[in-house]
Amino acid sequence: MASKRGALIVLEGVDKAGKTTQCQKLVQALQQSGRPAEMMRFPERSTTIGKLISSYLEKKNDLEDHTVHLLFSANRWELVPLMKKKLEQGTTLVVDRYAFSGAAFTSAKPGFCLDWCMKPDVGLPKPDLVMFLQLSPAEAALRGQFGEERYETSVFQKAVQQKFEQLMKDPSVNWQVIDASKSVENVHKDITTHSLNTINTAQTVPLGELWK
Ligand code: ADP
Ligand code: FDM
Repeated sequence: MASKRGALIVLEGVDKAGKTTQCQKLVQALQQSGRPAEMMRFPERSTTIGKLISSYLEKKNDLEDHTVHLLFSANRWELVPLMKKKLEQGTTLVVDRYAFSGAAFTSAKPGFCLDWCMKPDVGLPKPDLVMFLQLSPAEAALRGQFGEERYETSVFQKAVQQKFEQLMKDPSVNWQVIDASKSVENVHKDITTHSLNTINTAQTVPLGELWK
């Protein structure tokens, strides 16, 4: 009998919603309970494409908007063989941002439509669960100042939030909205409950293709 596959679990949300904190805690909790799990993040800044993206985000270079959008997508595609291998081996992947950030951030720029922005990511491994960490701009502001990177302004983040809301209307994706204003521990509990259910059900269904 083929071994059971791992689940593909994605955390999305605006800046400072707690994605990185919660990805780390979830991976740790899964590993401690004997379930193989690893964290991934997008952009993955260590690859050649990732380094270009990173220097763009750090405002060290400028890239044309369509071009950088396609680079973000290429950065996901280049990791697909590794993701599939790990999932097939039974490792659950907990991913900090994915194609939803890709579509939401670029389509928040003038002159881009959501449909065009989704296209390059059609057919990526489909997450078994996407948790959207919901946090109001006022609550996010209480978590500190924005950093120096590109996109880190409250006006742009509000536009991104609206694009995420459009993406969440798509019933082909298993979205769960998580109240990210709760304490770190309580958000973790909610996320763990959804994740354990997903890990169980993912074992019996093949990995899907996103937006197909
Ligand atoms: P993101 O990855 O979504 O940008 P982080 O996990 O980096 O968010 O968290 C942003 C900041 O908010 C960090 O300083 C972190 O310690 C803090 N933080 C994360 N979760 C919570 C929470 N539930 N309540 C209060 N502060 C939080
Ligand atoms: N971002 C992230 C995009 O614009 N497109 C994408 O496809 C992805 C994955 O890059 F501002 C943006 C979102 C955020 C930045 O920041 C990455 P973090 O702090 O590394 O998540």
